[in-house]
Amino acid sequence: MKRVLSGIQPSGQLTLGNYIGAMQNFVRLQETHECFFMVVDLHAITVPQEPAALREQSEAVAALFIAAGIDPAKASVFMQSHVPAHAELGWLFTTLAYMGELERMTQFKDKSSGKDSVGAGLFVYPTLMAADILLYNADLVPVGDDQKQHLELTRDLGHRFNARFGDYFTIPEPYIPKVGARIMSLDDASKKMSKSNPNPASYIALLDPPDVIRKKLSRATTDSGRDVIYNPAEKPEISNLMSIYSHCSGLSLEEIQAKYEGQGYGAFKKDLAEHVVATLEPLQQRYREIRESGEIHAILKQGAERVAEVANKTVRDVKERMGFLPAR
Ligand code: AQP
Repeated sequence: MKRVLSGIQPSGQLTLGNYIGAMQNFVRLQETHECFFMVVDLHAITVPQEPAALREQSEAVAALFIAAGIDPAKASVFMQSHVPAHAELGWLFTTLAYMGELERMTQFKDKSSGKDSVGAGLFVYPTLMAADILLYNADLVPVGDDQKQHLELTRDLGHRFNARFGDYFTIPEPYIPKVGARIMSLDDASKKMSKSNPNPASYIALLDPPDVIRKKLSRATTDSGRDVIYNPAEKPEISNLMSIYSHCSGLSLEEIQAKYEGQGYGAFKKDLAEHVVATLEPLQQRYREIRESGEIHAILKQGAERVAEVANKTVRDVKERMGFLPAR
């Protein structure tokens, strides 16, 4: 069975972008693959996090995995920091990566631009991500379009290690959904919808109450004109709302276009809000039940124990190949 690995940062409230671009695929893949899904808290601290908020968001993301339909009997769900092998291999990989290739990462450029001081962790973020993936010799990595460049670097580091120390790592392939790989911001379709955007009106959080969802979508930016037409180059704002509509309703983009012909944006946005609310309501209900039961802690413990066996073996093998003196 092929292995799948992916993670989500507890760096804010999960958004509809994370759900469509990542979690929905996780749920599908667990049926056919051996899956490892983690909350990447070590990645989250590459930008400053308030400790109490980090703790709360970490538990919330783990509970949302389960609420979205990830079944801990089929997939391993765990916190990255509960498996120290991630940090250890991450360090080893910083010694394999070149400054120049890390400097080219667009996520680093975006997140560091305009900042006076930028943490070194943000710079080496991709080497930790490479460690996350290669630790489990994952074949497939389901990610949104935004993570494609990091995955390319993971592949390069895997090849580099294999060339220098002998064939060891499986070189992973990205698994990127065709539609929904990049859900854009509600206030500006040139930027991706992001949980760390300081403006909450720019995203739909998975835990937003129905009325908040309705309000955010009714105020979402639209293009000039009034036709509901899918054309990302000329009508980026409405095209983005149409992909969200398509995901939440199951209708194709052509069907949506035909349905709203001659009706303008108002009717479209109103129905869109109802489809998003109907998609998120059952997930929110399950989320509340999981948080109240406290069961998430046992799920995370079991997940970490299961994956640590694989991860620790990889670190042992890698250190041996790199020439570390084993402890006796
Ligand atoms: N807007 C998006 N559309 C489609 N997929 C998306 N993903 C994120 N945003 C979108 C996918 O969600 C997964 C988890 O992402 P992450 O938490 O590791 O970090 P990210 O990609 O940087 O996502 P955010 O929400 O923008 O987080 P912040 O704001 O903290 O940086 C990934 O598979 C990602 O592709």
